[in-house]
Amino acid sequence: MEFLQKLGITSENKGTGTGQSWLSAGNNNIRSLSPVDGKLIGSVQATTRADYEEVIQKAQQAFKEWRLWPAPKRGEMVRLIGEELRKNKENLGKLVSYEMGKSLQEGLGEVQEMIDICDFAIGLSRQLHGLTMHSERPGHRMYEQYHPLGLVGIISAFNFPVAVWSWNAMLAWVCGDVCIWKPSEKTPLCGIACQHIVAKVFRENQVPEGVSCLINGTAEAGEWLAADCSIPLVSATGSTRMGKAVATMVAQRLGRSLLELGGNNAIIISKDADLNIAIPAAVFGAVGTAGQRCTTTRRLIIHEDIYDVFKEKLVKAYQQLKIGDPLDTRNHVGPLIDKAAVDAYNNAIAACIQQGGQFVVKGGMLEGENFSSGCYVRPCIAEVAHNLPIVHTETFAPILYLIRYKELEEAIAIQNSVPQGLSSAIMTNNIRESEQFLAHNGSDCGIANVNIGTSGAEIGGAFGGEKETGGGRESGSDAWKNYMRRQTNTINYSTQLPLAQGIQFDL
Ligand code: UN1
Repeated sequence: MEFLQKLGITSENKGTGTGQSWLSAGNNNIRSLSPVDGKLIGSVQATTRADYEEVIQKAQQAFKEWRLWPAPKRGEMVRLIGEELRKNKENLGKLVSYEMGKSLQEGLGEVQEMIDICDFAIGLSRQLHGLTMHSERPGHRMYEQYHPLGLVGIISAFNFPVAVWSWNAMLAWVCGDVCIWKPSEKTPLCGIACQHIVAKVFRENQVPEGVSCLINGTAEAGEWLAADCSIPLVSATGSTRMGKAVATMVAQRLGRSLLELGGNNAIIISKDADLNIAIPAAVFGAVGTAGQRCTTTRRLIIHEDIYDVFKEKLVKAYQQLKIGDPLDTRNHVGPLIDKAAVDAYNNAIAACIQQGGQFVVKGGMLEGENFSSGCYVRPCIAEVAHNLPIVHTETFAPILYLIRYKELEEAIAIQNSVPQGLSSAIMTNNIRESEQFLAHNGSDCGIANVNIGTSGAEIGGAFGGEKETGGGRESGSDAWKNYMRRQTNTINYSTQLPLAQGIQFDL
């Protein structure tokens, strides 16, 4: 496979990097198996504790120098990374597709997201601005500035193995921070490929060794980051269970965490919905990335007047879906990430039936020569009561639940009744309904859309959600502020020393 070679991936890869160099550890290897065909793509050395400590030392040294580079110059490095990504888009997109299992279109889309966040970060490098305020004291000036924060730990998930790291790293770099990335142990080669791409740019431009660090390992390596007092910010994407563990460890040392965890996203389909938009939005939202996005549509809350018509159209659309090799662009749905994910899918289906759900499109595993990895499953649809325990659980698989409603208030209450709060949408041409959905007492999610689905957010907006989703915001808008420390400065240019609040202190 030529794309592996072009990305610097071999059958055995060092897994600990500090930018331009790699550390060589023992033979405790992580094996990356493709869910596409079940084959071993390559192995990666897990980071040892001793190597981890060396990484942290390098990162600390690098930060001292990197924070002194002018922000627009750091932005220039990110611009060059964006250029490299453009050159490598095809190869990296293929690797994402082959190692993670999403369709090639989506793999390329993910690399496009990386390129877009580079562009965003370049502009940002000239806009890291604070406010000025009027002092209550004569002859005084007050303002605030944002300074680089330090070391940023990034824990990313398998489902967006390259884009989510980029959202964090590109912003952190223009902010003057250095990054230590721990990719998912299910997609370690994506991490290696990105490290090679960045290393080329950093080597050519004398960026200090240690600005871009990579470690590999299981949850233990994530815990090293979470527990490490030298890392002021840990940004973690993944399951709510993982997020709670990371947040607890980081909080214990009063560090900052930025969490982007599970979703249980719904689309409300009003009787005033344009079905030509609503059907494809629901189908892409539910089956795209084989239901393995945090923003995947898991619930459709459908008005009773159009419920039957909508269901019929949806079932027809599902019958058109082609499941198979994600690198074959004729297929819509690729495999799940691994066999454990297939087990979780099967268990959720069994739980749904046991709890009273009725499947209108049946699930199940695909067998045969083209599905030899054992990771291909059928997207399925069940009619459910909205309060079933399984409907309130995020299962990372293409299982879609249909729920009926009468009044919009009821639909919004159902949509908000789950523990997660990432993405949400309403399909309606009725302006009153859409405003009600977006109002204070409307959707409780971090993302609320009108007439588009729940997934596929643009990088320009702040990405993240409430409740068990973790409360963090990454990517666009002012998410960059997470990666900096704010300092308030008051300067006295008078010859007096008036105290604030009018306090008299005469000597
Ligand atoms: C995720 O699933 O972790 O909005 C991120 C989307 C993508 C990002 C998803 N832009 O679906």
